[in-house]
Amino acid sequence: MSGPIRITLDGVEVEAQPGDTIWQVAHRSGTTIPHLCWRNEPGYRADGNCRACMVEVEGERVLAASCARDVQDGMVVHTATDRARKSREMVFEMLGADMPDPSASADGDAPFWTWARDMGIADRVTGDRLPSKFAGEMPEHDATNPAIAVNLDTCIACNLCVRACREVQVNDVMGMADRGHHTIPVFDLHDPMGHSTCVTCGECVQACPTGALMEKTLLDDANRTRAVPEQALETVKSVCPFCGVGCQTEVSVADGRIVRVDGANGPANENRLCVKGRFGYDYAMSPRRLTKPLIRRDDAPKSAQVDFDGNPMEVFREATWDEAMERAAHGLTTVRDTNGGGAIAGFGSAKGSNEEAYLFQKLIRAGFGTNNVDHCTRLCHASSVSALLEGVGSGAVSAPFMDAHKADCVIVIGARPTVNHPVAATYFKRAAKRGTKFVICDPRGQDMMTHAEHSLRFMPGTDVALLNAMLHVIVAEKLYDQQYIQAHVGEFEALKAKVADFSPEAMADVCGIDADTIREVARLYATSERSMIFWGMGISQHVHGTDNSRCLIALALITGHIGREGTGLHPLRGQNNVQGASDAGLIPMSYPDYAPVTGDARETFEDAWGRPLDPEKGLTVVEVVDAIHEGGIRGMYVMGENPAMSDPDQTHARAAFAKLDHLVVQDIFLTETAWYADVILPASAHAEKQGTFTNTNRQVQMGRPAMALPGDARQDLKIIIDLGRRCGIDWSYDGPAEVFAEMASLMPSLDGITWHMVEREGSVTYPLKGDSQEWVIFKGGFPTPDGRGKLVPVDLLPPDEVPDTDFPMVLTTGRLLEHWHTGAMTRTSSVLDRLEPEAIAAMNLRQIERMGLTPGQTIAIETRRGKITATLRADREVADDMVFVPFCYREAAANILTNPQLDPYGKIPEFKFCAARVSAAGAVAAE
Ligand SMILES: Nc1nc2c(c(=O)[nH]1)N[C@H]1C(S)=C(S)[C@@H](COP(=O)(O)OP(=O)(O)OC[C@H]3O[C@@H](n4cnc5c(=O)[nH]c(N)nc54)[C@H](O)[C@@H]3O)O[C@H]1N2
Ligand SMILES: Nc1nc2c(c(=O)[nH]1)N[C@H]1C(S)=C(S)[C@@H](COP(=O)(O)OP(=O)(O)OC[C@H]3O[C@@H](n4cnc5c(=O)[nH]c(N)nc54)[C@H](O)[C@@H]3O)O[C@H]1N2
Ligand SMILES: [Mo]
Repeated sequence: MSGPIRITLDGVEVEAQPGDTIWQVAHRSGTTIPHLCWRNEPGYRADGNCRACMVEVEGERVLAASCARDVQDGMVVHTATDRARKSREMVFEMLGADMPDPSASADGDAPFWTWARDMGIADRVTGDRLPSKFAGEMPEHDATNPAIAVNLDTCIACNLCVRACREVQVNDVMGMADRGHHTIPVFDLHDPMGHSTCVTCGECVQACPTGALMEKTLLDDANRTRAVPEQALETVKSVCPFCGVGCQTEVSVADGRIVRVDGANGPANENRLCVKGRFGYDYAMSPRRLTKPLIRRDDAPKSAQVDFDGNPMEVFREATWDEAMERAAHGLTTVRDTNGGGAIAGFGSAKGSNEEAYLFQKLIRAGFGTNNVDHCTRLCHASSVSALLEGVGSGAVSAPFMDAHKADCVIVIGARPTVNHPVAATYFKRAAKRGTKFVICDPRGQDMMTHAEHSLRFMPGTDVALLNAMLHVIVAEKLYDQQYIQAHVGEFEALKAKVADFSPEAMADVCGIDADTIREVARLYATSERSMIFWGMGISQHVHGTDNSRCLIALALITGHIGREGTGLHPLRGQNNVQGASDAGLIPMSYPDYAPVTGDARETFEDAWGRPLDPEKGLTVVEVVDAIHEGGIRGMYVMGENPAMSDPDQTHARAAFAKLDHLVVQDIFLTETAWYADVILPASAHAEKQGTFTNTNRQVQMGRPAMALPGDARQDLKIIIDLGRRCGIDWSYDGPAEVFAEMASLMPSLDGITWHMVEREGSVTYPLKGDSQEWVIFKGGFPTPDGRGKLVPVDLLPPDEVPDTDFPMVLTTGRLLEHWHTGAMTRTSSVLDRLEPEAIAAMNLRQIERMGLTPGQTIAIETRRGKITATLRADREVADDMVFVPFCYREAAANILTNPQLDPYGKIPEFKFCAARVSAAGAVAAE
């Protein structure tokens, strides 16, 4: 039956939709029926096992579980009869009998006790009228997970945690074990939580109605009873500071400190979070935060080696804000006035807000008259963006990642979502369960492969071979969409001619995937009604990164898999605000909204900013480092980036920073980069500031302050404004709202979007068309000069440095779930650092044995640029002849090893491939 139906609820006729449950209809009508095993949040299935929500349905002999019972037209429901009420009370009483008293239980403020109080039966529930099922054999207390305590004496076996783990996050770690009264949730095969495969997303904690699974931060030292009462908490709605997914959060604060972060119902997370978002917040409260401005001592040479275990106070001294700002500004203006604005460069931040990013680039452009302003996007999706601007006229994603479930086929290539975009991965895994066919292309194995129709573990660096072969099949078998091409795509012949040479048979040996599989995958992608492509650093961080992306764009364009629901191109953006920082103009070749600095837009911005602007493109991140060595760049302002760790060929990069006449670093920690600074400005962490942040889906969201700044630290925005003034710009912004208004007035992408709208809605997707937020773009063509998508044929290009006899292995670098980039933030987070405390390098066991090594031993990894040592980890996901090193450990910095060779278009270095050798540490490496 379709269309609304009517039921009678407690004597009143109400409207309902087919498929609604009694609980939902009652809730909408203002009656919230007690519930324990049911969670009124997206993704949770009603199970009806706890019987706390029983109601009476006229004409039925037994009571019904309102959470699991669908309404029917004409149904007459009574929620408050004596019989229903008594039944519910009995359920609470029986469950309560098995639990310790609320004052002695893990969470006396848990929903279970709140309900008991609301129902007026708290005394009866805590009474000892009924015997406890655990008499004499209490389940063991488990505190092995660094963030979560397990106190199963309060478990009511409602299995909500298991549904949270298996169905909502699709992590498949938890299950229910044992029978009858003794049923309890277990991790893997009865492992202690901290020793299981649990990824500590904490979804189970958020779901648990009794506190059996609980954040340790809210418990006493023994992790047994609640120490911070719910009433003592203040909550703030904000967004997560880590990745580009942009999960909305509800941050709970007690005594000025964050003690809990829950997922809020944002469009990109629907209450879900990952380990970093939920438990990684304490970096902001670390005693290692910078709290006072620092100035380099006159007798501390810049070339002094950074000594992390050394005492920074031997190199720096504390200063007042006035002295530090004067020194910072004087150093930069002296370089400008002596050597010209082109001798200055600024690295802005994709961790800061849109307003900060906008003002930062304005300061560099208007204050110093140079376009030498860039940020970590250069090391990230720069190549994807250059291909997208060329191919479809916009670097933004064409559709949000949540749309994966609308697609019939999804290709994920060179991205590792369960590690790097874990909440986006929950959408992918759920889509796969509902029937979307996933194709995962990655030289390393990964978790998504267990959910995939095809897993292509091909040879690293051979994406063009694989993708051109797919294009070949689509062309040869005429699986392309001629109509779509005619309407929306430019010249096709050159691509056809190019891919003619790339038959799957010819490419099989190059990429290591057999011809039949390539054909099958090409057909699946092309012939599915709706197909989508997601990609990441495995595509972009190569000298042929732009070519790799061009192939993906060609796949979407010739099959017409773009501009419709369930189709599209989505480079998964990395930093929480890298989309926003790029949009705001933190890039050397363009003003806000990608207006080229070499074009007409200059006049518009000169008018708006009242300053003459540089007509030439500026230098990119790696070019800046080279220019310092050559003497062209002499002064730098670095905010919220750690290039001494994140740039390739670190030794070369650090030598450059040591050479600068003047370096100003604005950060929240004394980073490796800050060690080279003349002036260090202590800034605001995400949890201390207000501002807008744009996620990978083009959703502009509001971050709000939850804590005060530590010590004398200042707001980033305030510091940029102050520096601007001292460098001679007459700035008088009174806060982020005013900056947002100016930015929006200059950026067509933000047309119709105001600060207050973002404040009110929490999230606004651009572009706005009238009142509607365009989640899917390119519906009627592309913002290219001729309105058509452009196909760019590409050739095979090998990685810049291939293995040889001296360096026979492939070094690939990347990330771990628990750590963020250079470790600045996550290694100061107690939970995250306890989960991954030690510098590792990973190889597969076959390889390890072949080389006569043992997991757990120290190994040396060496390339033409340097050598590091780390603990060897066995990881079957790493390919043969390959070693994987994450770049978060300063004591084993991966970027000492990496190759700085650049992609010619995106100017991105080849972080994903160089030649290396591995040996037992201490052994002399073969010459
Ligand atoms: N936990 C955590 N999450 C993060 C970050 C973090 O530091 N830590 N950083 C954030 C940022 S800024 C970014 S950009 C994203 C990055 O997120 P991802 O794009 O997922 O980044 P990586 O894990 O570096 O690389 C992705 C995959 O590329 C594969 N790969 C390596 N070589 C090749 C190749 O030649 N071809 C193909 N097709 N694949 C290859 C690797 O095996 C890896 O699985 O993550 C964001 N999220
Ligand atoms: N080998 C290798 N190298 C890589 C990559 C790789 O895959 N392999 N990936 C590259 C990629 S994709 C990226 S995006 C880059 C990332 O490179 P970076 O952006 O340099 O790395 P982060 O560690 O994220 O640096 C962020 C800095 O901002 C500071 N910070 C955090 N919040 C705030 C704030 O609110 N205000 C201020 N002022 N500071 C703040 C942190 O303390 C930290 O120092 O690394 C790149 N480097
Ligand atoms: Mo990134």
